[in-house]
Amino acid sequence: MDSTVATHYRTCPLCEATCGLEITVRDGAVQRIRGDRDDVFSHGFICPKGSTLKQLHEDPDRLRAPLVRRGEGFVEVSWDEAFAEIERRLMPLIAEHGANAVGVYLGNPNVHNLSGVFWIRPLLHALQTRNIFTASTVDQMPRHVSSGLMFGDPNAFVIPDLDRTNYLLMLGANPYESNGSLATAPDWPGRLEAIRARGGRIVVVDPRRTRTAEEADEHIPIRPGTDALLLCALANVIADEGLVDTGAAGEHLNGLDEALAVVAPYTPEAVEARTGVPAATIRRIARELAAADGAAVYGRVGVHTVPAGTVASWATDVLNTITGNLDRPGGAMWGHPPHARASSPTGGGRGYRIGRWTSRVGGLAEANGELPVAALAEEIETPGPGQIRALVTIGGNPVLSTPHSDRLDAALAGLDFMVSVDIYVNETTRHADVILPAPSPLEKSHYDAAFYNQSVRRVAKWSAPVMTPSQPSEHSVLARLASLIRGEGPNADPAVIDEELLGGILRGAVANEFSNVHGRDATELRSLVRGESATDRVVDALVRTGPDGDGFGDNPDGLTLERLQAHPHGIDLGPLVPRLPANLATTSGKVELAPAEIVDALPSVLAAIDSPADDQPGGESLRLIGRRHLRSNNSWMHNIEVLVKGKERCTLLIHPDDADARGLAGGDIAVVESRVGRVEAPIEISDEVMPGVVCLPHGWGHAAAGARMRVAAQRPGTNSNVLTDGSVLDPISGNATLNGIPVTVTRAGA
Ligand SMILES: Nc1nc2c(c(=O)[nH]1)N[C@H]1C(S)=C(S)[C@@H](COP(=O)(O)OP(=O)(O)OC[C@H]3O[C@@H](n4cnc5c(=O)[nH]c(N)nc54)[C@H](O)[C@@H]3O)O[C@H]1N2
Ligand SMILES: Nc1nc2c(c(=O)[nH]1)N[C@H]1C(S)=C(S)[C@@H](COP(=O)(O)OP(=O)(O)OC[C@H]3O[C@@H](n4cnc5c(=O)[nH]c(N)nc54)[C@H](O)[C@@H]3O)O[C@H]1N2
Ligand code: SF4
Ligand SMILES: [Mo]
Repeated sequence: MDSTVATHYRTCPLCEATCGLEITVRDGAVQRIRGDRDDVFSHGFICPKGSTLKQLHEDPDRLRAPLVRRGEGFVEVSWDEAFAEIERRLMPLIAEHGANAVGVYLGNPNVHNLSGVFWIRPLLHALQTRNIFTASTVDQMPRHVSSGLMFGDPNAFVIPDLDRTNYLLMLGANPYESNGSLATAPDWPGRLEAIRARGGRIVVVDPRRTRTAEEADEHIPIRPGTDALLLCALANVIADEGLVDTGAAGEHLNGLDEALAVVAPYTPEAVEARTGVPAATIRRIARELAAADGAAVYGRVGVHTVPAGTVASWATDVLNTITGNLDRPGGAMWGHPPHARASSPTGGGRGYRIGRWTSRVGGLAEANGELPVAALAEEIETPGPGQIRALVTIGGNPVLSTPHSDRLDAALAGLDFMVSVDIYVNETTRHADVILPAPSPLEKSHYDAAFYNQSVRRVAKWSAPVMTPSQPSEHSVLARLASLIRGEGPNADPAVIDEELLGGILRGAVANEFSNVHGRDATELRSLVRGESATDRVVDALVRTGPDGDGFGDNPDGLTLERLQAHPHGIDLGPLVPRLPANLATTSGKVELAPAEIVDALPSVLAAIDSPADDQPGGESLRLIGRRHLRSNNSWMHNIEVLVKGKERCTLLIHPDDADARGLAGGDIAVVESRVGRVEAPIEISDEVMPGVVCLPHGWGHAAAGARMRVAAQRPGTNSNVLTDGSVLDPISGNATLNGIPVTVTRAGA
């Protein structure tokens, strides 16, 4: 029998690292997935998850047809029936109760695929609701807010120039397991090892001695939630010892003196007890940072998902600035994606604002056009005008991933209508009335529209679908949903929205006086756009009008979709280059080092950080933190046998001293209680965690009735977010507190 074998190259969409995969397909089935050695960015690096796209594609529990709730269970229906059901149930709710009666929750995978990045916008535009919630407020909202206020653009994240830096101060990040975040780099471990190999130094600040900490030159344990104090004290020492040097960025700064004045009270001695970091260590690290030839300060989930998250994110970039490392090779730089919108070479823009509206029940401020997801449950539960009665979830599992999640679980059960776009019936989507399945990642083309923005090298790569889609594309599903909401009925042609989206991109480019197509005719450009699918045409339009683009003829050697297609291993566009001031979108055209929204709130935010003396002996004296494991991906890769097999991973890590004090032994079942909830988990005694700290991973808890993930259900683990307290937020960004939760731990049955 003849057999056909084809090799495909594509980017792994599972995490932010964007590794290149080499996928062999034999007779229509994936035979093997390994790292693509010729990928210009990852050079063959891959983690255990990348090769499981085959198992994900073949998972019998992955949904292939729409489901509609009938009585107690779901039945498979046609696409037409599914959309007819949405029309029948959702439209009367909107007509009667208004736009805000529909809530939206958008999860993490949306930023990992083109449908999510571009096609959710028309849906939100159609819905007109203010009740928009996303995984950003259980993650990086502090970074958006500080970047927005300092640089004018909430996505203008400063990233460590990993491949050239000689000193990396890393707080609350564990890239050996996570493969990095808000700093896209395949093979973070290799790049970290290279820093040390060239004589550089890595210092990791973390309450737990993680793999990343083990591999660093120095590990500094810190009391959870206190990094903002440490960072302010570091800035204070640099100012106090006359070490401030803003380098080439100096001429683009506003508010330097004010920023330094704000940190003045936070001396190393003043923060020592609360952070648990000796004053002498703080002084030494500050001097090392100031002296290093190219240093970067980088914080991630551990420092952002705490009440002082925005202050910490701000202080990170203040430190990068006052050590002369902002926008400097080897320091902390900005990405520049190949699809970036052209901006004025002299900088300046419309600025960034937060708090333009507030949530109905809690009065919580908007940021980035969304509300804190910690408030979703109360918005569903609380009657009155504007109450959320219907929910749309897209690629999210808030029942496992957001705080006080059993409250949200109960709230979802009380909705009048819920529609989910997802690939599984899981803890969240089991509450839906209609589930619209998205195809498998192997059935989509790919271009990393989100992550090239924060990539440590300038790279462009497009990948074709590996398998012929057996169900409608996710963007067509989102477009059809948007048309339905717009009142065009359940059977509108999704291509209308596709064309509107593309037309909007082209019209925006020709109207932009700095663009390479300024003044051209958008209709003419439309006739020149290439691409088989609507997502590909969007990529073509964006890269051609981007900084490296061909400008539709202007620069014949420039980027186009066709050129990307001719380079299946990607195109390397080189290392990061200094961007100031063109990338600044503040109204002043300067870096705002002392935005009022942050510096005015800073004293009270930092005063709210407790000290060990506040802990009651034998009371809620332990602090819960989370962890990630290499073979896991938030809440949703637990249905892949090869990833979850082996030793139980959802364990409570506790220091031997704390275990002794409570009479706990390894393997015992612990009862962990917080202000809002109680869970049980097996105990793992480990001096990896500092005394006073316990650690439980998130994303587990797969025992819910009605979910359809058979492998996950065999190793359910426990949901750590039953313990996290939705009422304690970062007051500036609205981000949830997921680390440093006060808990008590006892032995089950004791
Ligand atoms: N305690 C604690 N909680 C945390 C964290 C923590 O560190 N500690 N981390 C937080 C962080 S950083 C994040 S990002 C959030 C994540 O929170 P969520 O985004 O809510 O959760 P995920 O587990 O990423 O859920 C992804 C969902 O998308 C579905 N899915 C997968 N691929 C696709 C696709 O291609 N299309 C569609 N439509 N659906 C798809 C999956 O089936 C799953 O239901 O969790 C947060 N929660
Ligand atoms: N394997 C795997 N990879 C992933 C994911 C996954 O679930 N699994 N999720 C992806 C997502 S959505 C994201 S956002 C990224 C996250 O990427 P990272 O931020 O690197 O993720 P974590 O491993 O959660 O690292 C957070 C670290 O903060 C520490 N920490 C907790 N509290 C504090 C504190 O108060 N101060 C300090 N200094 N440290 C603290 C924890 O001990 C932990 O080591 O990972 C992505 N990659
Ligand atoms: S590190 Fe991330 S992008 Fe790379 S193979 Fe693993 S999951 Fe995929
Ligand atoms: Mo995340």
